[in-house]
Amino acid sequence: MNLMRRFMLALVVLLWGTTGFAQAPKATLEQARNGTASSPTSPVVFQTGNLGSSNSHYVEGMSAPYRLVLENISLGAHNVIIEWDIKNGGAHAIDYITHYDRLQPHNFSPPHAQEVVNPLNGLTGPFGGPSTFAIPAPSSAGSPVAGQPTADFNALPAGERNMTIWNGSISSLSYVNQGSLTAAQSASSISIDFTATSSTVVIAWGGHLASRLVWGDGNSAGGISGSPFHMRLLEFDGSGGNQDRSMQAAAVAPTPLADLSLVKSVSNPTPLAGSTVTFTIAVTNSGPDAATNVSVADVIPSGYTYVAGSIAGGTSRTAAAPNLTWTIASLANGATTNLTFQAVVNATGNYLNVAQVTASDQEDPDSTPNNENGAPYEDDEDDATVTPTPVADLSLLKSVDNPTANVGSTVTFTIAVTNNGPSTATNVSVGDVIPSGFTYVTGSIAGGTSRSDATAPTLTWTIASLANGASTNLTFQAVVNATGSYTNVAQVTASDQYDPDSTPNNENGAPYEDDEDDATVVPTAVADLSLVKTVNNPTANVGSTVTFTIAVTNNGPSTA
Ligand SMILES: [Ca+2]
Ligand SMILES: [Ca+2]
Ligand SMILES: [Ca+2]
Ligand SMILES: [Ca+2]
Repeated sequence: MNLMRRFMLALVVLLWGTTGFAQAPKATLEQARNGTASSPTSPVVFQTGNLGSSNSHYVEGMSAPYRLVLENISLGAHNVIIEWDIKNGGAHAIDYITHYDRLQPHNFSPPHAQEVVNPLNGLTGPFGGPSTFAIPAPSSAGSPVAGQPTADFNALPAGERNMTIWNGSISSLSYVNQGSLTAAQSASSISIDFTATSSTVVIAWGGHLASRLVWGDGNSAGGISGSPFHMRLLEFDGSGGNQDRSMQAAAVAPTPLADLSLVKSVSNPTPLAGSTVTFTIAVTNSGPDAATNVSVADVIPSGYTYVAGSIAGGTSRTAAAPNLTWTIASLANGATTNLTFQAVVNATGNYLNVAQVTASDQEDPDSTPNNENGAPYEDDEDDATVTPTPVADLSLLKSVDNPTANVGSTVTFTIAVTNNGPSTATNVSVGDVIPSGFTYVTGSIAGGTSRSDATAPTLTWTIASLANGASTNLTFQAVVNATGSYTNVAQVTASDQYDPDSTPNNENGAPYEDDEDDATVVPTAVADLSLVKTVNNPTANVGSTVTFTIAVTNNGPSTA
C-alpha cells in the first residue's frame, strides 16, 4: 500500500469515528427460546437461531413469541412484511399471529409457572410506548374445518389479538397473502406500516401454534414430519430483507387432551324422609392423556342436610356445606375414581343434586368445566335425585284433669297428639273407647279438624294436617261412675305417613307404643247417706214400750 492510500484509509476511519457517518439501517427477526420443560428459561431469550426440543418446549394453542428489532432507521414512515408457514409437510403449523405473550403455566410433569416474555430483553433503550394495533382476522382459503382459523382467532380476547410496537406506532396491518389451507405447503404474509419515533424500533407478536384439537391428530404443529416450519421477514422498506427463523415440531407438544366424564348416583332413590343417603360421584378419564388437577364441585340442594365429616375421595377435599369440592391430583387415561358424601334427606326441599367438573389442566374434547346450567348435561356433569317417602313420627299423651275425682263428678280427658316429623302428618285419626267407669257427657267432644261421638262410647277425631313439631289437643268430658273400669286409652288409628316407631290402630294394652296412652282415675267414693228415725207410737202411755226405727238410706252413687 502506498503512502497516499494509507493516508486516505486513515482519513476514512477517522471521519467515520468522529463525524458519525450514519450506520446502515438494520432489521433483525428473532424468535424466543423458553428452555426445556424440566429446565425452563424465564424470561424467554430472543435469538435468531433455530428452536428445537433441546432449547424450547411450547404447547399447541400457545403462541411462540417473535420480535423484529429495527436499528439505525430514520424517523417517520416504514414498512415491513412478515410471513409464516400456515401449512408445512401437509400439517398445520402457525394458524395466525397474535399478541406476543400467550404462554401458559406448564401442566405436565414437571409443572412450572408461565415464562416471562419481555420483547425488550437484552436491548438498549430508551423505549417509548408500547402501543398496539389490532391484527385483522385471518381467512385462509380452503379450510377443511369450517370457520377455521377465523373462528379460533376471533375467540381470543381482544388483548390477545394485537401487535405491539415500541418507539413508534403502527398505522396499518393488512394481509399480503392468506395462503391456502388445502396446499401441503403454504404461508400467510402481512404488511406492517409503522411510524418510527426513534432510530431503534421493536415490533413483537406471537405465532399461534396449530392445535390437534382443531386440526386433528397428526395435522397440527406438534406433529409435523419433515419440520421445521418458519417465520420470515420478507421485506424491509421494499427491499429484500429475507430472514428465516425455523422451529422444529419436536419443540412443540401436542395439546394435552383428557376427556373427563362424571356419573352421579345415590344409594337409595326412595329413602325415608329423615334417613341418610350416600351420594357417589364417579369421575372417569377417557384420555388420551392423563388428567391433572381435576376439580369437582357439588352444591347440595335444600332437600338434604350434609352429614358433617362425610366427604371422602379425591386427593384433597373441602366441605363448606352446601358447597363440596374435591381435587384429583392425577387421573390416568382409562381410570375412574369415586368421590362420596352423605346427607340426611329433609322432609321438603329440592332433591336434584348436581355435580360437575369445574377445572382440569387438560383440554376436554366434548365438555367445558364449570359451565353447568341445568339439563341437558355435558358428560362432565350429572345429577342424582331422590323421591323421599314421607315420615311423620306421631305420639300421643293422654291426661285427665282430676285423677282422684269424686264418683259422680265430671272429668275432662285431654289427648295431646304431637308430630315429631320430619314430614307433615295428614289425615291423622285418633280413637278413644270410653270404659265402663265413665259415662260420656254428650256433646263434649272437641278438637281436631272433625270429630264424632255418634258411636259413643267410641269417640273419633280426624286431624287433617299436623306440621312437623306441632301438637294439638283433643278433649272430651265424662262422669265418673261408681264402678267400672277407669283406665281410658286413646290411640292413633290412622295416618297417611309412615311412622318409624309405632303402628296405628294396634293398641292391645300396655306396654304402649308412643302413639298410644292411657289416663286413669282413682275415684273417690261418694255415698249420700240419709237417716230417718221413727217411733211406732208417738203418743204412747207413760210406762209403755215403744219401738224406735232408724232408717239409713244411701243415695250413692258409691256403696256406703
Ligand atoms: Ca368430557
Ligand atoms: Ca360442563
Ligand atoms: Ca310414633
Ligand atoms: Ca300403636
